[in-house]
Parts: sequence; C-alpha cells; structure tokens
Amino acid sequence: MALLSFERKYRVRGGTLVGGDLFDFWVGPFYLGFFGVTTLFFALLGTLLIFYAAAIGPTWNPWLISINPPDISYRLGLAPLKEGGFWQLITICALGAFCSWALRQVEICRKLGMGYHVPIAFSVAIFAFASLNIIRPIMLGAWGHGFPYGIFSHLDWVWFTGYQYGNFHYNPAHMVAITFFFTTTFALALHGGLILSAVNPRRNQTVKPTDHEDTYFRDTIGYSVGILGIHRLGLFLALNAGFWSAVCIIISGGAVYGGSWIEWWEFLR
Ligand code: UQ2
Repeated sequence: MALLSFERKYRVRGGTLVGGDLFDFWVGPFYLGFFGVTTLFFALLGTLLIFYAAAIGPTWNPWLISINPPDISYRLGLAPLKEGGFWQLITICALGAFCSWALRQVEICRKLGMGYHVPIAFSVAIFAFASLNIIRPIMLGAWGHGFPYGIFSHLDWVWFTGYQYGNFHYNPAHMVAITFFFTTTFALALHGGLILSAVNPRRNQTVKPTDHEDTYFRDTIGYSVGILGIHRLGLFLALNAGFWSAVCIIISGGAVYGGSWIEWWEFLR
C-alpha cells in the first residue's frame, strides 16, 4: 500500500506541547511542530559554528580538526570565542538540538496515542552526553573538563581521562556499563538471528509463525523469554548501558572520587 494512502489517517491535529496549531503540520513526510523548528535552528546554527571554528583553525584535515573547550582557568565562566567560546556555543546548540528532537518525539507519540518509550530511550543517550560535557564539568568547576570536538582529539581526551584515574577498566560503574553493552549486542544478535531464521526463509520454504521462535529456544535452553519479553529485555539492557556509562564518568573526578580506580579496590585486601 502506498505510504500516503494510510498515512492520511494518522496525520491528526493536536498533541503539541507548546505553540498550539502554529507549527502543527508536515513538510513532505516529516512532521514539523514547534520542536521541529527548534531542532532545525540549533542543528543548523551548531553546524555553522563548527565550520566557522574549523575555518579559523590550523587545518582542514578532517582527522585533525578540533574545537576545544576553554582552559580550566576560565572555570565555569564564558570564554572568548577563539579560546573555547565556540566550544561552549556548539555545546549549547548540541544540547538544544538533542532536547528539541526528544520533545518532537514526545509530540509525535501524543498524536499517535503511543507510549513514550522512544523519547525516554533517547533521553538516556542525551543524559550520557550531558554527563560528559555539562554535569561533570559543572561538578568539577570548569568547562575545560569537557571533551574536545574532533576525531583524534576526543580519542586523546578519552586516553588522558582514563589514565588520570589509573586504569578506567577498574571503575566499577564502567565494568557494569561494558557488561550491559556486551549483553545488549548478544541479545540483539540472538533476536535478529531468531527473527530472520523464522521470517526470511530460503527459496521454496515458508515463513514460520511465532511459536517456532518460542519452540527454538525451549528446545535449546528450556526457556523462551517471549516476543514481548525480548523487546523489554532489549530496551532494559540498552538503557542500562547508556545509564551506567553516564554514572561511570560522573563519579570520576574530585567531586565524587578523585583517586585511582585501581586503588578503589584496596578494601578487598
Ligand atoms: C526468545 C524470544 C524472542 C527472541 C529471543 C529469545 C520468542 C522473538 C532472542 C531468546 C532470549 C532469551 C532466552 C533471553 C536471553 C537473555 C539474555 C540476558 C541475553 O525467547 O521469544 O522473540 O528474539
């Protein structure tokens, strides 16, 4: 069925959080809304600022471009544009675009009478970003604790920050986060494999109904988590991966724990 022939039914008025009907319309296939406008505003302004800051920098080599946060000496104040001010404006634009996108998702959920699972999931990703460049820098008292916007430069930052705390892999929240990341990929591999094995059969074979999926796992391990359960499990695992990533960086540094993560385990002795 052509997309537009049933889409009409779902192109309903209302559900907006602010602005009433002002931006309550679609542009081609895309719903706009007030938060579509603010997403475009922040995303375009942020991108322009990135290109402007790159243009006045020393290189156009994409691997080497870096837009750096201010020096620690600026504390939590505003810095001149070329001394981290661009980084500060770009960070505001990034957060503005991410939050606008989440709120546009909420408006679309309200229009369709759906749950808020998607915007809640996306908010955990926003939280992970904010924990690096907003929450932790504020807790440590300087924007200079944020990571730089550049390909190699942000890798250098991760390297430096990891070694500042001895060995970051000894951070217990980091351990939990990694375990959730691995378990998420494991669950998605099982789920993707199981679904394709049932509904994308070889030539001359038929699509198998869902009871085959349960039966496969009951035959293999005596248990099936179920077709709703696997999606609950997937969302749970993925949200925890992002959440514990945020926790592991927030607790690293003078505000919570400034020492070495290797020594944190001394109590075991
Ligand atoms: C399942 C099921 C699905 C699935 C998968 C399972 C019919 C289509 C993958 C199997 C998953 C289990 C047993 C949980 C594994 C636990 C962890 C922590 C990875 O039973 O129901 O639905 O896709």
